[in-house]
Amino acid sequence: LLVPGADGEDIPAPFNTLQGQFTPSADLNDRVVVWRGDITRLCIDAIVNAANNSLLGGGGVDGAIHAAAGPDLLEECASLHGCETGDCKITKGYSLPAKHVLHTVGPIYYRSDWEEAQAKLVSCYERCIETAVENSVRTVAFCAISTGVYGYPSTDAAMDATCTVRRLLEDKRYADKIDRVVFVTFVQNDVLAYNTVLPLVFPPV
Ligand code: AR6
Repeated sequence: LLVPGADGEDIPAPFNTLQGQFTPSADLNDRVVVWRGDITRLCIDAIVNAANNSLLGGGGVDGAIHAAAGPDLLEECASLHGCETGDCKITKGYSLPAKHVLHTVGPIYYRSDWEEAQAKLVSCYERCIETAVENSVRTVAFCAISTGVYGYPSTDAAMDATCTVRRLLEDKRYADKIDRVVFVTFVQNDVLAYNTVLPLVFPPV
């Protein structure tokens, strides 16, 4: 895989805006990883579901998670009375290898009010980490929230996701309470976006 920025290659826009912004930290680098595959296969404290406001299931990663977790997940979700965009609700993982599911609802992306969408996407990551810490969840795998059906550009989403997670891992409220964040990529767009963005936001020491 060719990673832009390696071997002196130019880092393309919009990623180049991140160059030189972040101080290298071995501790932070040890706690983040990009992994490509099906999030439902991860044996971890919690996986993040990109759900909708009803929390009653859907397509994409939401459909895959409900299919793998079994009907008990839907039953618990139905008792939660939905979820606001940018918020998060936690359930058990049932038949999943993951112990919990953090259900969050990303924004539907419209080019006209992208700043509002960005604020909501950042809020998804914040509320997931906050909810994880409240529930003693120490390892979290995020899917690329909103980048499928909800249409958020994967480059911008990867930048928002990694910058927000870095800020949260440095925040004293969460710093010692999260051991690992996995950014799960699935489609090629996200693989390229995360492989480009991660070494910029978490530069090698
Ligand atoms: N593992 C990891 N990532 C996956 C998987 C998987 N098994 N399947 C898809 N992805 P999407 P959204 C990636 O559309 O854009 C649902 O119907 C996918 O490639 O699942 O937030 C909900 O009910 C993409 O990068 O979620 C909502 O109605 C990312 O997961 C709506 O879709 C998110 O794509 C939410 O849309």
